[in-house]
Amino acid sequence: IKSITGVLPAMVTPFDENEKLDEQRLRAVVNFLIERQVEGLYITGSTGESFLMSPEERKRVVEVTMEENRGRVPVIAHIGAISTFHSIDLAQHAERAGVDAISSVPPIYWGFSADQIHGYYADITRSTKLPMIAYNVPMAALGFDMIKRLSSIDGVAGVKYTATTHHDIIRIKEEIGQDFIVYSGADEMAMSGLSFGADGIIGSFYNSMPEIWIALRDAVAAGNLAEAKRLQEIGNAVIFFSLSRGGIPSIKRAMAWMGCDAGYARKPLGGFIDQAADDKLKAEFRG
Ligand code: HMN
Repeated sequence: IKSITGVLPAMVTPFDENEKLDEQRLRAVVNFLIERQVEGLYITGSTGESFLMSPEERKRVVEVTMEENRGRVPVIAHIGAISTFHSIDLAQHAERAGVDAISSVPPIYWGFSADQIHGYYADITRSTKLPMIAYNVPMAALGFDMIKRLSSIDGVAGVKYTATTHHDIIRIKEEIGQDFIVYSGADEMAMSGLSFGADGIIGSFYNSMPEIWIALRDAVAAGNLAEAKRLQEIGNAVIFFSLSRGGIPSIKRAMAWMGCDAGYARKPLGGFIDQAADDKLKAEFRG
């Protein structure tokens, strides 16, 4: 797991005009990203619309990605579902499919107790031999104390940390250990995450323009903060444009403009299916 660092797109899952999983477009996305030198893939996460898919569809995305990847880059599969039962099923399937690590958001919706959340991660992590990357996400934040508690579960190797409280990245490294992997998950703060010691960055906007983020990572590593800031500003202009137009569906359109048609998003995300809507988005983007 130490070797999974750098820039990892939280890969989008293409659907066709009728919201059907589009395997052909999925294969094209995997190749597009790898050809653009991304250093790994984070699949079936929130950006991958996993919570809008059936378990069977999620498994199929993992299988197709692994088939098309052919071992070229490491793959982390998000296997989180609300029930431990389904998460374990997805985790064991991902292990059989050959992924390098699993990851999960905490169970959502009911507001589970700290012990239930800890139990969720312990049960899933025990169910495979794969390293587990816990996932701190704003909609269901784990928080520093829970991350620390989870780090003592054998097999929990790191955290994908999506939050604006980046001082916790330093604290995680100091108090849990330098070997505990941290992926920074807020694209609009990629420079900050990397500067504060994150081992890599995972996010939605590394799908459509990986080059910018790879260059940003290199600039931070070289101590060239002025260049990193310049790249972050370019990235943020695109991020905030896109977020104001619904995020994931517009990322998929941007990928199409870059030469890789990533299809459409499932409702209620939806959007930009007809050519006129696509053209309008592109015109606004250029403006
Ligand atoms: C995933 O789970 O698919 C993503 O990695 C999530 C990712 O960290 C995104 N965060 C959320 O969706 C909450 C970010 O890339 C986010 O889209 C970006 O920072 C813009 O806010």
